Amino acid sequence: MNYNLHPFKRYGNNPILTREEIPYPINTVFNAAACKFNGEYLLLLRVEDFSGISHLTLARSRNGYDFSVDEKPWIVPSKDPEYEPYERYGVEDPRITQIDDTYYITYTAFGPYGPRVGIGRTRDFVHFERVCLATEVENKDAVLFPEKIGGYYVMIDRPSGWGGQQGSIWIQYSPDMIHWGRAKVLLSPEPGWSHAKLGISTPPVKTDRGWLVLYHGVRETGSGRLYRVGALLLDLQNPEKIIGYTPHFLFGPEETYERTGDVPNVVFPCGAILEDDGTLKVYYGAADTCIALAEANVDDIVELCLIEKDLLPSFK
Ligand code: BMA
Repeated sequence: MNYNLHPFKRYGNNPILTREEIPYPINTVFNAAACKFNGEYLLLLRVEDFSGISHLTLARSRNGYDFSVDEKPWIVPSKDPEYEPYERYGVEDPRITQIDDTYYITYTAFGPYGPRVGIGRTRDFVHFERVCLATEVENKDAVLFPEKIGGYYVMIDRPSGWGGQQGSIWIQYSPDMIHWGRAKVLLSPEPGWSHAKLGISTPPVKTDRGWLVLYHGVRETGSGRLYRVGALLLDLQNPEKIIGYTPHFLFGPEETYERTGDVPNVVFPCGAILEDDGTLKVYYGAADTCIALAEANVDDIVELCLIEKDLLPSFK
């Protein structure tokens, strides 16, 4: 068999954003959501300040490679008593999904009780309105599908598993974006590169052969955790059905900016943009310290999911 198991190419001028590009003093910038809006590329950056609390700031680009960062944070931990106890330690790891003319932002609300999934929305990237805290703790890494399926909004998330040790990816549904239920496990860690836990990385991208989702897998090693990226293909009508899967990682830390930083050996995508020519631009946090970009042809990833799915022991 002659296919490329690692289809992503890193952008030559990586990293695309470091803390030097943020117009106010901060510790690190990483794990950014991405979308296109009014002809511009937008990144919603996770910015960690010197107290260790994260907020979200917008960056804008005409070409998807060179970004300029807004002067001020956009989404900061809420002071609203409904949200304040749950966002006190920060808002983290956003993902953006466009549904009709509204851009929904899922994020990790982090507070004294642990992480939970927050959902907010905007139509103009000026006004931001919180919709709900969609889950209890311990839950994070949530993405929304860009359309209703069977009349319901659909979300994939990652509640922590038994004893807080293992993390499987789950799927659940809502009639109104507020009340969520009918939750089911979608994929659990397998022995090997992602044995410790999984989490969804990027919101589902619709292809003619299924919903393509990148996810991260974590391996515990003698010197800490290793975060790498795999892909899943879900049935268009029934996203609970995995129709493709890569049993190996597609992308992992190799470059110095991915290997060294506040948390070494981490690539953590939160944003993906599909271009008209089939290029998938994936924006990822590197070593919890900067933001980088890698690109692949979407069909190459889909092919890998379909060719290799039978290699997963629990898939049969
Ligand atoms: C995860 C999240 C991410 C982070 C990663 C590596 O649990 O907290 O925000 O990038 O760990 O530290």
